[in-house]
Amino acid sequence: MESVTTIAGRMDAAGLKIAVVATRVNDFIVDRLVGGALDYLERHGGRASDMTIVRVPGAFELPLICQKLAAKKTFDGILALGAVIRGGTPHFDYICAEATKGIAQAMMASGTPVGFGLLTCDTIEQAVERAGSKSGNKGAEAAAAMLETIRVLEQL
Ligand code: INI
Repeated sequence: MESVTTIAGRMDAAGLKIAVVATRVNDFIVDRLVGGALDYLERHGGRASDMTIVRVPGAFELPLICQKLAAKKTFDGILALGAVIRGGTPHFDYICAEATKGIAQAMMASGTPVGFGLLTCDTIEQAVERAGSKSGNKGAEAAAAMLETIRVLEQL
């Protein structure tokens, strides 16, 4: 039987320049996501000196800043980190929808991989669970997905 060609990403962050875009809203959660992401990248060969953290007000501002950074072409990948926590009004739904769509658009328009590490939770407890406790660390997971995508893309 003929062999199958498989293209898979090396989980090696050595030499990669990464921008981490993180919200100030809910920073007690978001700082955990940032920590998880940086820890993941450094444990996979990345250097702190190759990483830049950009702080933005809230999730609604993530798309613009991700798009601007991606368009510069000085970063191999971008990580969008934040936490939207539902309140008593439809505000949550609008912010989540715009942030999600805008971050995807930033990636598609630039061709630069953008890791999606935006928590969208009904409660603070759910956010805590996803920021380094019961349900892992979504910042680290977004970093892993971004890294794999960078390494796949460079083979295509
Ligand atoms: N921004 C967040 O990142 N998370 C939230 O939970 C949140 N809530 O709940 O309102 C939030 N709002 C701010 C928003 O992202 C913008 O920064 C603001 O509307 C100014 O443009």
